[in-house]
Amino acid sequence: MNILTIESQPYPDQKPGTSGLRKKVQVFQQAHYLQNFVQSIFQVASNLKGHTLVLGGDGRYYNTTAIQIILKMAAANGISKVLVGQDGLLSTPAASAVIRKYKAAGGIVLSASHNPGGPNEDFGIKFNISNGGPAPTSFTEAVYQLTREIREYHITDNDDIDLKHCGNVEMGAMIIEVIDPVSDYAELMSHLFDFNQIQTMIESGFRLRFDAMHAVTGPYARNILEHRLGAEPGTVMNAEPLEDFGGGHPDPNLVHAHELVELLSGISEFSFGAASDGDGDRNMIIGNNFFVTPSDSLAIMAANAHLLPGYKNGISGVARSMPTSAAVDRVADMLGIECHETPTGWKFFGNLLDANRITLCGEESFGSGSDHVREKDGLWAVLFWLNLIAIKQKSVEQIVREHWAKFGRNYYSRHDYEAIDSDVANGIMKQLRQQLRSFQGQQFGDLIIQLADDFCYTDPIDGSISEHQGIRILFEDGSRIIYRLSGTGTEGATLRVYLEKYEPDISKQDGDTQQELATLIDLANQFAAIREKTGRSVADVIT
Ligand code: VG1
Ligand code: CO
Repeated sequence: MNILTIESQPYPDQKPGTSGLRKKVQVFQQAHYLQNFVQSIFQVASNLKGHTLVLGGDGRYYNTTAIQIILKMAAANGISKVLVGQDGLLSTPAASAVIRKYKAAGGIVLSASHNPGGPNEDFGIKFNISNGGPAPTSFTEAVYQLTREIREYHITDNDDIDLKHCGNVEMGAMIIEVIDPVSDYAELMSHLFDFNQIQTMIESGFRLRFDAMHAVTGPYARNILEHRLGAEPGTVMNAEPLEDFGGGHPDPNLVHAHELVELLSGISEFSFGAASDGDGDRNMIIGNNFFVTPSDSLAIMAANAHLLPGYKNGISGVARSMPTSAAVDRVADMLGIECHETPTGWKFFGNLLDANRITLCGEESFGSGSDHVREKDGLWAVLFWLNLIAIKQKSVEQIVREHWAKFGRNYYSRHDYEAIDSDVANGIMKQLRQQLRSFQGQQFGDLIIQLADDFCYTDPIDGSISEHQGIRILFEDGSRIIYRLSGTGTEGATLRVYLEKYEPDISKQDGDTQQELATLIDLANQFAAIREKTGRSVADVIT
């Protein structure tokens, strides 16, 4: 093995977003592009030298090419061992679990999550630290600074290794262990949930479907749902991971997982449907003709966690990203536990989880998780719901309605305006910021603005401050309008508008979400002049 030092030129656009660096595949295929970013990671994560790195991805186009490059760079940079998923696969939560279990110094996950894959679509790379969670902003910022001045990187001249078979291979002084990507994760799940109880429910005729959307969760869901829990073969739909996800968006929502939604519609033979995204950290839960919003899902989990084996001692606290509905706040209030509001992105939950301040956390964007790993976890949420249904012996709809009856309902929706011109999007945010002061106290019909601000978060553990995390317009009755720009897109900008209204009256909890939110939707448009500025009269994706 020879270590080569290759000359390179910096690229100006390697600033990580909400979750790692995401770009079109062609951008990553530029000379030394991936290598520059990886070398910068290895330099910032100096603790990797002489220690173990975990490596895997969601199986999208360019995954295995990138893995072979990273392995040779790891060997050249003095990393002593790499645990890499067989066929290059590791879901995001499984990577987190493996980092923690084997006390690795960090991990690299190759994914652009729910973004489409293929030669003309997206690729991504993110670094997780030794707690198993996404690197904090201080780390990603240091990596970005290095990418702006990088002049060379290190790589060995080894041949590609065989990723098809599990086992050990040597690359110079470095050991590469190709591991089964599923087994450690599946074992962890079996300790958190009562698999026997779920199996008994399935054996008694409870039928479900899980849509893996041709992404990474296929092998995980087959192993757990079909092999361990006895669900019939075919329970996992679209179970083969494909480089282009079969041409679809591996994004588990009512729009992109419509095949699953149709199976659960009308008079259905199924009682439960679920889906996950490209890298397996998101989840969607549906019952027969019934959709559970991710914000409600988090609140229901918090209210019931003590019933499940992994959480039988209760939960220490909860956290939600700022745009996520306040449904979970009401549960925390009743339980008398801490409730934190963090900026969007899982990296903000890490410190709270490490300090045992929270046990559960979640985001409106179909993400929930607990202290079992440091990432959101799609299949974990599915198993949580299955275990809860087995305990309560009630339908998904009954469980949600009973929750609303007790805590009230937070009508909630997100309106996305995708791929709009970046200058236009920045202009909208700028103008909103300038108006903040004048919003205070204004009245629109019954709605009075209590507070309007640009969300700023101070981490209670390390004191770090994150500014400009979204415009919040909060009304006196608990209604909210939030605006922020996406940090995961690869084309133009995406404006996200989050809308929420609280309804404690049980006789009014059966309304249509978009109708219930109509006044707020109008106001949101009016405040930001979305129609005038983008030329669009409705959002592109409504979830
Ligand atoms: C989106 C979601 C955010 C999530 C992030 C990564 O970010 O809103 O809640 O943490 O995706 O999820 P943004 O900046 O586009 O709004 V995943 O499953 O794509 O890693
Ligand atoms: Co994801």
